[in-house]
Amino acid sequence: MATTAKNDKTRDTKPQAISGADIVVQSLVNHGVDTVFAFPGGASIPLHQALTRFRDRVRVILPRQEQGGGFAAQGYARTTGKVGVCMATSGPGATNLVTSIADAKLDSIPMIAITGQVGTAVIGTDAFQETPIVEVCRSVTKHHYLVTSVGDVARVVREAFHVATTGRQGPVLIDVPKDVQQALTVPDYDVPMELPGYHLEERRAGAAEIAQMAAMIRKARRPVIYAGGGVIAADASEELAELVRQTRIPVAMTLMGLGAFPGDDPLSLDMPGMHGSVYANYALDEADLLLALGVRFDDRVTGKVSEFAKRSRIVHVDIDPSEINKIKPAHLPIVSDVRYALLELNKVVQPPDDLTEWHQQIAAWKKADPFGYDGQFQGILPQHAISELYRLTKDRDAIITTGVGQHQMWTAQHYKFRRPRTHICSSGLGTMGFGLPAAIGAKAAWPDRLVIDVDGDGSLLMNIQEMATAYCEKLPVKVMILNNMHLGMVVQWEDRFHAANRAHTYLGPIDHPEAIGLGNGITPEERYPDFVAVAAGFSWSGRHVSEKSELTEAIQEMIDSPGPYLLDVQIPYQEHVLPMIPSGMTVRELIKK
Ligand SMILES: Cc1ncc(C[n+]2csc(CCOP(=O)(O)OP(=O)(O)O)c2C)c(N)n1
Ligand SMILES: [Mg+2]
Repeated sequence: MATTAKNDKTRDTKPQAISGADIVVQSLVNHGVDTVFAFPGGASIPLHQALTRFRDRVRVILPRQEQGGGFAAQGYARTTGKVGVCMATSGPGATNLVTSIADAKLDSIPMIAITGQVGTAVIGTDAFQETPIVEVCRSVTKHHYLVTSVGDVARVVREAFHVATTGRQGPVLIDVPKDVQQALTVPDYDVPMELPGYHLEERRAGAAEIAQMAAMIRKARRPVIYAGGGVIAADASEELAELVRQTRIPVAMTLMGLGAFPGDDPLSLDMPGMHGSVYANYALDEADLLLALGVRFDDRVTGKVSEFAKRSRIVHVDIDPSEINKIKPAHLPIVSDVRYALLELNKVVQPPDDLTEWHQQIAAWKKADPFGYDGQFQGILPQHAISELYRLTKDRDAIITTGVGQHQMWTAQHYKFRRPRTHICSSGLGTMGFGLPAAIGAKAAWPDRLVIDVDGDGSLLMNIQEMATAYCEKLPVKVMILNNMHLGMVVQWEDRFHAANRAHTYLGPIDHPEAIGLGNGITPEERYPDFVAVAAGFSWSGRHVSEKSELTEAIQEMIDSPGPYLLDVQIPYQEHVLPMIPSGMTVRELIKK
């Protein structure tokens, strides 16, 4: 129960009662939080006041829009494996966080979103800046709380960290009414948790399951590992590498899994799925054993589910029992922490008898259909720009974030991620506007590393205000725009499936013929907006590049610049991301050209 300040003084006992807001912040500190992305407002002023009392322990980064704060918290979480914390006021502040919460849910990112709420006395009355944010977010959080008593604050925050970081990770929302932030009590940070419906009985593979998996591997002739974000979330990359070292089984990585295994290793098949490599898709189609590790058989990977990996026996290892048999029945389902399962497997596994033929087949597929592009093209092709970026940064342990669209897929294809947590993008929700704020959050976590947002012009515009955050908070990230002046991925679908009918996908003035698909290309003078001028307004450095001969030097200038830097790479919009398996189709409908 809430204790009033007066009561406390009369009792004159130690320790002292403190406010709900202070308990929130002290709890964050107790859980090792050193950075919070928070935008204030009437209903969260006490929380911000409390944060100032912890200045020496918690850095507060002020995003310029709450969605940016949510994505920055994710950039922090995705690159560190720690919980990302964001905060907003009630009403519009809270609803601005919703997309980033949903995004964290679909990609299983540990995040805690704290929102101020109107006072408990007026909840439900349409009070000023009231939204029932717990109701709004119910199905896009792993768990959520409306805290109605200051006595609950310490327990709730403790539970929130537990839920966000255990089992399959995910976002937790804590909505704290203003009077609860202001009320005083003596906190007990070790209060027992009350999570009756949350039983994390040991999710560990049993010895029999491991033995069976090993037996299936031993017998396989055409095995493939299909590795996803779960491998990274479980910090199981080393164990995966060890399995591959022992068995020589090739590895396909999902968009969330890129970097789980070195992309430049000869046994990497790169990414499978809609815009995956030909060889990954062929290998999955012909595999006789699929080791599905920390994956969820997303439709962007499977295409037509009944045809996906249909010659294959499937071993599915996942921490979340609800993923097992959800999309694709597994011959050997194993509910387990992936790292634990791999550690145990590596103790007993024996390689398949002879993979020579399988390796030769894959090498032939790789040779026939590598990720390619027209090297003779006069201007700058997006794939070339990514390849150059990779060449110039591969030994820098750089962190690369992206927006959503063609540029995101080209980055996944042409940048060979070698380490986990170096490729950061909104995968499941596919949220444009993710790249810049995520880069800012990553830079806050890793001030000494090179952090580059490879962005689309459309995506960047969705959170371009975060340029101010990068500058003012001294977080010198780089943005490399693949600027096609279009919503390129939608243009690609228009071209392929709607007779190239342009339907609101041109990002320049509507009186330009390109707006209805009748133009003749875009000259540098017609480029809109002038991103370098915009960047300059935010005190960023930057430059345009449209000549192929200047590209390498321009990228190097971006890398070498000490402050935030925007490189506007002007590319044609006519380029398509290939290969492509159209939605719901199979490897037999794979488009190469
Ligand atoms: C918030 C949001 N709105 C709409 C979409 C649908 N969408 C997916 S890709 C895309 C085009 C993105 O354009 P841009 O950022 O310029 O990237 P490009 O495809 O041109 O590389 C759109 C509109 C989305 N993914 N996210
Ligand atoms: Mg674009």
